[in-house]
Amino acid sequence: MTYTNIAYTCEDDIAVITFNRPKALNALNAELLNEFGAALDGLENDAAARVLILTGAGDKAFVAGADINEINRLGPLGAKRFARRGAESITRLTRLPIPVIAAVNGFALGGGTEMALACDFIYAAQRARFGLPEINLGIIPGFGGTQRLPRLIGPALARELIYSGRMIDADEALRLGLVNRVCSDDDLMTAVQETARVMAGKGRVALRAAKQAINTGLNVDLESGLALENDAFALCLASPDAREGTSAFLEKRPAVFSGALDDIGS
Ligand code: CO8
Repeated sequence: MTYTNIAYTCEDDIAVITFNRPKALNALNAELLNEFGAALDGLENDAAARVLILTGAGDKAFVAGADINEINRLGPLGAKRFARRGAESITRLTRLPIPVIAAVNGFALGGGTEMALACDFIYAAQRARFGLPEINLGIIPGFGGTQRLPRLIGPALARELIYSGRMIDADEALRLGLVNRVCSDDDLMTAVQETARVMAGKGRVALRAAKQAINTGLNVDLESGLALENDAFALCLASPDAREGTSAFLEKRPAVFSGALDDIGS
């Protein structure tokens, strides 16, 4: 598929989706979300991709939110459909079997912050700005923000940001635990690529199991979460990479993970 609103690349096991409507600060319209969904379809079947990075085209924005021109024209049923489709596409990031890193290179507002929140973690450029300013438009976050932000930074801080619509800079986002690392504007992609490269070299089954255990575990009680981890651990041990990792340690050599899923299916 040819994309116009996003760009998709996959080099050396690392896939990158770039939101590509710089003139509209990469705002999410229906067409972009369709292309994003198609790129995720491709990724789910692309064994070469071991890590996904999301970023924005241009030097100003990651994603400045859902496209306000489109929201302005929607009635309640259209809004429900658009919000559900957007939220479902974004939620797919949490179910991808590979780590997803948000490289937030500028404004990440509304749907932009919500997109980043669905990634495994966020690195931000110094110029990045985060916020859920929907309240200023007379609406509320519709792509998961009311659910994921409180879970990540706590309900009181999330309430303050959602009720006020206040924008925060990268350093404040770091202090609140919204982002993992702040980099200089020029170094962001190098830092993200370096972290992605480290992860791409790990066992595929183990990465997938860790992601599933964390994400599912966050939504269940501790006892159920520990049971989940126990199952996932046992499954991991059946993978060729687990045999390679443990043997390599005993043989005092670096492990070479094949990423093969053979023994346990996909
Ligand atoms: N939608 C559409 N166009 C946008 C958006 C957007 N979200 N953000 C920026 N643009 C456009 C501007 O209209 C402008 O276009 P033009 O050049 O044609 O006038 C261009 O991008 C550049 O923007 P600015 O001139 O405004 O640039 P500034 O540097 O002055 O300001 C800001 C940058 C602060 C980022 C400013 O553009 C802004 O406040 N943007 C809107 C941010 C916002 O409110 N985002 C939340 C949107 S709502 C949302 O995300 C809800 C998600 C759930 C949706 C559920 C659907 C039903």
